[in-house]
Amino acid sequence: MNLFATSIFVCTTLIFAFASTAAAQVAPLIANIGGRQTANLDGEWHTIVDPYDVGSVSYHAKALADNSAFFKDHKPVNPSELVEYDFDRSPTLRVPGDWNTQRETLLFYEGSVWYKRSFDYSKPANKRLFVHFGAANYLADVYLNGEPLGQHEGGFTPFDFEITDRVRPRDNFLIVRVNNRRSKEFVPTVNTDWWNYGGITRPVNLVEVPETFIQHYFIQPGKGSTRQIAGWVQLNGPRLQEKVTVRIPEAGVSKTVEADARGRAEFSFNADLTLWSPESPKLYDVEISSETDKVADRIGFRSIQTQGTDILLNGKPIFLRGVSIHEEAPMRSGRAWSEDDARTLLGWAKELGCNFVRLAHYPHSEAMLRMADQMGVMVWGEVPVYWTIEWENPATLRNAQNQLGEMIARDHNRAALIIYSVANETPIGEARNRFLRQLIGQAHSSDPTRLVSAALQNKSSFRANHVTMTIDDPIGADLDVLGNNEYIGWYGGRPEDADAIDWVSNYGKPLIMSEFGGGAVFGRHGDANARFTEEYQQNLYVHQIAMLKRISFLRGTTPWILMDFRSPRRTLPGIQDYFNRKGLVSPQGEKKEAFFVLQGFYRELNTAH
Ligand code: GCB
Repeated sequence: MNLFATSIFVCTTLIFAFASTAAAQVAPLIANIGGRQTANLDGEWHTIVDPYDVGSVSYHAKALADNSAFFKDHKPVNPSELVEYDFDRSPTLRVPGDWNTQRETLLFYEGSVWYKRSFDYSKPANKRLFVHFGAANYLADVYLNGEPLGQHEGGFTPFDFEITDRVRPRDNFLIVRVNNRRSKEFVPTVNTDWWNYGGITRPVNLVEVPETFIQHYFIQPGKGSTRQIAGWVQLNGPRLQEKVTVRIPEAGVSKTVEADARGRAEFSFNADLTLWSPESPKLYDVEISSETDKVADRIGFRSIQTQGTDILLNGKPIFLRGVSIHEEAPMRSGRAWSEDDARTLLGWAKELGCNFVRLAHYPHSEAMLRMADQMGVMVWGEVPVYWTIEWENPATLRNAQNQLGEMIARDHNRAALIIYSVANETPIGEARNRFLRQLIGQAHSSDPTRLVSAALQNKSSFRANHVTMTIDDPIGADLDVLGNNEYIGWYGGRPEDADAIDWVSNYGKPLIMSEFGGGAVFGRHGDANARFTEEYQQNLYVHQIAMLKRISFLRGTTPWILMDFRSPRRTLPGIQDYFNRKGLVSPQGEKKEAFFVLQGFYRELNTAH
């Protein structure tokens, strides 16, 4: 992470070119910030909106390193000195939070915003200190006390920088340039159907740890097992060969192993645990300690596997009664991030009868995953490999791999998380297949205990009045669970067309219908033929559900989508007004008619399974 010198700040184009090659993280990503000693830096930060990047690039496109560079936070030493920026007299924005919904003039803004926050910190001599960001969209260049710490690429995953040798007892100033300008080599690329919320969108913390500390750990049942718990602990620091203990006091478990020369301690033990499930989301207090550090977590234990076309939770076949969710804040709009947001969204999903949610189309906040653990809702986690990205670009692949790695590292101890999804509606082709196979392989090898999927798109063939949809994307062979998006009755044909459609698959694997749906404005009523009425959407769900019931290998559904969400692609005045209206509830939580149709289906399924 400390690779990045000031020379990288040359010009916008170069910044982007560099960004895509800089994906690999060198600083250790610290897991479970909530279980550590932290000082929270959330609140109002002074901000400078910088559409032309004058804070980092000169008029001749040279990187700024003198006092005109905003990260220096230079103050004029006498009245004649020209300094054309001033954080302390600039307005503030709330962190965490997107900038778009905090200031009217920033609603459509895509570019750089500089953030500044001052703090004091008395660090004990034998401790290390990190600054940790839950997420910033999309590029974040971070500076402390006028010096660069590094850059992070990717809008939805955590990152941190060590500041042990740079922090001082008083008057530290942390400056972050966040840039959300889209670029074709990025992940996601320039084209998405969601709002490009910019900003420091998740909490910022200072994390204090001992010199040798527990950086990371993985504690989950071994693949397909419910009794054998296996995993590893990774230490970081000068004394790596320490003894490491994993304790689950309530289950009477205490296992001590020794870390090797790389600081890695692997363990395995049998335990008699009450298993986690949506009906009984049991979490245990787990304590991970080394000779110098201790971290507390709450972890659930369950097994997840497939058998033919079945998905087995704790050895029993289940149907995933789900819904797709964007990380869009309920009741207020903007990027969701808090525990309250998570509770509201997952609460609506539970009311619908869900035991599963698809967190589309990028990693949602850690708060959401932890709330799903507590509330008993299984999760599909996804990386923003969406529609078209640069399949042939090795830097784009490294970036996608990095984002997938950061998501897995953050979430792999959450019982709720059962499926990693590596892509959404990507066009079939050799380069794309190669790209996705790398991600699928990575997910399988970094976490063999979970299932891997992707939202694919089917092909159809006509026989007289009958349509057969065939799931034959070659990537299906590499996945554990097939995902498929279809919009019968919305982007093509009529809702009734679903009555004559059959589904076949070339793979004997479980299928999740990962998207279907149509738009409706809450309170807009009319004929079932009239677009954007609740009746149209309701009718579409009725015909969809009848079709879905006929798919013998269907094991889950995550219709599109729980709540209306902002999208720049949705311009229809008076109806869309820059919102995708396929929600089952409005942004204010008002339930549309289709909500109750789906709820009825899920009640039926719940009694059947
Ligand atoms: C899709 C995409 C999703 C869109 C949705 C729509 O297939 O996966 O991101 O928002 O369709 O509403 O068109």
